[in-house]
Amino acid sequence: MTQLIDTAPQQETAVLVALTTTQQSSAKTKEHVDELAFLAFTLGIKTLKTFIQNLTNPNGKTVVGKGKLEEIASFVKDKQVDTVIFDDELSPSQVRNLENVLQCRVMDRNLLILTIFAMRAKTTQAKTQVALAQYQYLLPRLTKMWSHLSSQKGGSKGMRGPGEKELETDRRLIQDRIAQLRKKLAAIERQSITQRKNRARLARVALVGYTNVGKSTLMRVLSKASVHVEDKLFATIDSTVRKVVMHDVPFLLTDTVGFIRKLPHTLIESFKSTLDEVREADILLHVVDISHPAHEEHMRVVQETLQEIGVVDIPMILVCNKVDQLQPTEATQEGDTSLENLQQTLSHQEHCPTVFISATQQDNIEALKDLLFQQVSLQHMRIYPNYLEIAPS
Ligand SMILES: Nc1nc2c(ncn2[C@@H]2O[C@H](COP(=O)(O)OP(=O)(O)OP(=O)(O)O)[C@@H](O)[C@H]2O)c(=O)[nH]1
Ligand SMILES: [Mg+2]
Repeated sequence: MTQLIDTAPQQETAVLVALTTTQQSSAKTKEHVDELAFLAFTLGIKTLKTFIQNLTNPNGKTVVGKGKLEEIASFVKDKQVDTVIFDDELSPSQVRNLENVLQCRVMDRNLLILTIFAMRAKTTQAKTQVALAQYQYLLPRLTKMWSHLSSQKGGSKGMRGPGEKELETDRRLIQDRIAQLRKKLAAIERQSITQRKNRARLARVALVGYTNVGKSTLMRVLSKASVHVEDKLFATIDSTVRKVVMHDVPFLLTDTVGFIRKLPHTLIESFKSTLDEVREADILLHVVDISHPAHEEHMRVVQETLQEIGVVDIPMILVCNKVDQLQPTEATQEGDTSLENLQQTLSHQEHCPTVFISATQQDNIEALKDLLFQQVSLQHMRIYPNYLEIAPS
């Protein structure tokens, strides 16, 4: 049966490939490729070189053009590169064509993210969710491989060779596995719903944001929880919930999985129950790494992902983190990125309370706590119209 990659490769080397097209400027491509290198680094893969091609439209068979492909192949051979990673999603036939020419493993951003999730998942729920996403990723790829072979041999029922039969068996096995995993997840979900019901009478605050922006660091600051913090992508996959008490008002704070551009759809699908923590929150703390040059795009990706998982109308506080990494009066090519300027721009753009902090330096945490307390108190009064009903914390 076709193997899924479920452990981190050791000391692998890679080259990255991306396109600059009419839809994507070279600055954007560079940003995406930097993130792709960070994803690879998270898996312990060392990036040796990046190839970027300027094309009006991607080549249907091999994404990049013939000349560029030869250039990549010669580098791969010369440096004995293990993997070539493409920033955009590859079709099964593109992977086949590319592997034929490059003579090494070829993968796309989706598979890289899925592999990181597999490496990071700790709880049964997260492991089951990732396995489901991996099998769902694999299934259409097997189907297409099978129909490709089938059409090569005329596609007639009577003409199936052993290879096709094997693939068909694989397909059935995967479908069975998907059904089992769905069942297992449904059972875990029922348990979580019961747990959530038991604690339903407290206001719930969820930390959301792009990956690596400092959500878990802030969770630590606000709740003293010993959650995992790391300068790698997707350090958090499993949700953590902690009870926090502020001026006698208790609430629940949740830290959960971060988002990223082009997050594989199968992952969003299978992480639906983990993301219920976000969907059912009363208040969202949207954490942004304001020192990141692409923070505006990150914010857009988070808003889009929230919409995709069905989050609507939850009051939000925008938490602009890592202000310690901003230069006080730095003017760059993209514009003035000083704290003063960002404060002005964002307070005009955003329609929610906004606060600028440094979670690691504990800068302005009191201002965030004040904002949070105002919102939590409102929710608390909604849940307990008669304040005297509050259970002692
Ligand atoms: N300079 C600086 N670094 C920070 C700050 N807050 C967090 N970090 C660093 O940013 C990195 C990521 O922090 P995490 O708290 O793990 O981020 P996260 O959003 O939980 O990340 P994922 O769980 O991977 O989505 C770590 O190296 C933190 O030390 C800050 O205010 N300033
Ligand atoms: Mg985290």
